[in-house]
Amino acid sequence: MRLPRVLIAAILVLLVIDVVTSEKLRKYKKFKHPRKSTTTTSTTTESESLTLEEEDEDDDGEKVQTFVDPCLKKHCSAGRICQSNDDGEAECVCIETCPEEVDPRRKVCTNQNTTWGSDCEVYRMRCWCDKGSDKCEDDSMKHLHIEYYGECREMPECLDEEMDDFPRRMRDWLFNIMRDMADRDELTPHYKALEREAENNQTRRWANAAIWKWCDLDGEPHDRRVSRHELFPIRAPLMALEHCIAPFLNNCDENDDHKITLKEWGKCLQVDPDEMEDRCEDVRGE
Ligand SMILES: *[C@@H]1O[C@H](CO)[C@@H](O)[C@H](O)[C@H]1NC(C)=O
Ligand SMILES: *[C@@H]1O[C@H](CO)[C@@H](O)[C@H](O)[C@H]1NC(C)=O
Ligand SMILES: [Ca+2]
Ligand SMILES: [Ca+2]
Repeated sequence: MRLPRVLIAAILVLLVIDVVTSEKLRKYKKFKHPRKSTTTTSTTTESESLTLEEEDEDDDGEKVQTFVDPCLKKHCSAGRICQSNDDGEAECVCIETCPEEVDPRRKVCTNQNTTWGSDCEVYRMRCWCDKGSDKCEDDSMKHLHIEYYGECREMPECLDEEMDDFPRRMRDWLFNIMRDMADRDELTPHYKALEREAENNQTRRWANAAIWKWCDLDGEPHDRRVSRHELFPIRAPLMALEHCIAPFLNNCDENDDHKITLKEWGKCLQVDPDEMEDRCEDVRGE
């Protein structure tokens, strides 16, 4: 009974990674070109700039053609878009309208256990509160974030015996995702080599899967630490299926500094620490 659950979780996560990526593109279209998840950050920045340019022109219609759009190089976080201010400087402002969502699967549950129509609405509210806007409903919403996808519901408590078994299941699951991505040719040659090593050498199996996932999660900033925010791609989708994921991930951050180092990651997945060396692919343009 365990195996199908792991598979379902794996499939779901891959789907949601797709969804998250396409939401970043802010175009709410079906994801057409599955990509290596390790390369999505750079694509995001590019396409955001493109979107912004279009919106700028729609907004005021008096864009000066001879100037380079200052927003081209500006990266705004979720719920914000770039606009050039009166001095021609790029500025991140709260997004004005979120796409109308009819699909109930777009709903999200926040850390305040409140259901919102879409992730855009959550990030927009947080932006309003950050900026001290009148539209901010409550100051506590400065820290609003998405806990999981779907409407808020009652989460069963994670029992001790479930928690004890969780690192093993998580390792298994990570290895299965890695293998699956290798089969579909969605890993870079660097991570494909790690995968092959894991296939051929039992002792490297869990370590390599753990190293790969950790490297993959360490997005922006790429600082060899996985922040709470960077855990989002595994936490949010898994929450709905795996009620132990949140306490599990919280335990991973042993010294409670909100960052998970490779050591901490290996320890909470119960992988031999000697096997957990940093083998992340160096991303160009760091
Ligand atoms: C969160 O909200 C749901 C639905 O309103 C409710 O069933 C659940 O008990 C709440 N959870 C907590 C921790 O308050
Ligand atoms: C398998 O990995 C272990 C640990 O890294 C290493 O010591 C061993 O030599 C490897 N075995 C083979 C057959 O490559
Ligand atoms: Ca990081
Ligand atoms: Ca830590």
